[in-house]
Amino acid sequence: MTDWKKIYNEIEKADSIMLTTHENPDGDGIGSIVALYQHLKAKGKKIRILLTSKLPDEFQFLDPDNKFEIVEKTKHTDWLSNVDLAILLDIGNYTRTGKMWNVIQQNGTTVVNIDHHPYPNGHPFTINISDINASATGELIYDYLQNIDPDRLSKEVYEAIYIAIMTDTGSFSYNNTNVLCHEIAANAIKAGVDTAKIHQRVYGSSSRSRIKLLAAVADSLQFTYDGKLVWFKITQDMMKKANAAKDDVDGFTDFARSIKGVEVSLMVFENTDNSCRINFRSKGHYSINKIAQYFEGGGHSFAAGAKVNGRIADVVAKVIDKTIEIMMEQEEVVD
Ligand SMILES: [Mn+2]
Repeated sequence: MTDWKKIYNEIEKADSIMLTTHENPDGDGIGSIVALYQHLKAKGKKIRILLTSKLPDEFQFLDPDNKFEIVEKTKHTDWLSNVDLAILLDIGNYTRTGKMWNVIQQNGTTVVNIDHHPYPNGHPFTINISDINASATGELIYDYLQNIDPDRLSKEVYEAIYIAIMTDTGSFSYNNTNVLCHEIAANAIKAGVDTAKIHQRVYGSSSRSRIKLLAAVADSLQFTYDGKLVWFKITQDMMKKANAAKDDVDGFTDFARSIKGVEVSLMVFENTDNSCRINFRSKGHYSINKIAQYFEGGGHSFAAGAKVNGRIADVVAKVIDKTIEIMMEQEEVVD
């Protein structure tokens, strides 16, 4: 049982609160923010939601009043320097707060972290709730509200929590799907949430650019290690040709993992000429967060990622070598 009272006490003490999630935010981070926001608002707090990157189009409908802001140095530094409490949701790693972290740290701001990512090397937060058995951070927010402020579990809040869980469990299909997920989903339907409509809004609105890019990716998949590892790269040039945005690639690594015989999929995304983002998915036989951790990233056993500096050709070579090495190590253990 999580000691939510501890978190509630910090919220009680604070007058102003900043909410955020990781860069390139996903449904879990955004849904968790929307749900917790309602609780904080009801408590009369001064709240700002600051993101380091833009809200993806498919989640715009969760923000009808434009409460999500992209953090800007000139606009937000003063406010952020004086905020009483920062709450990080689904962050994975404090570095994924971008430049905001420096401001928070310099001012000794109280930081509450609520997450379901593991923190194997410790954490710099005032209070850290990291429950790796939770399917999503949204599940933890549900648990918080259930214990602290059950009246807040309205249709609107259930909708946000449902989106958090639906997106992080691959619509209740990944192996992190648990009993509580389904209980929350059932309660959401009882509260009036139209789950089919939500699914349609989130997954039925791919841009043409995304599909064009997906076609290029499908055409360039590379199989290695007896077909157990599939990898692909997305270059700046491919992005330009498809006229795609960064969040258009969400789900591509899951798509590659779905191939028969594949155990692990890997995406290498060229951020700039000298820096890449790598993303792993595993069907369940291999833990891939060990690979991500080697490259100073993080994540779950079967979904993880990291940032790697270097030219894309070098990053690809280095990461594939390491991936195969770590897959082989795990095979020895299995056999
Ligand atoms: Mn999550």
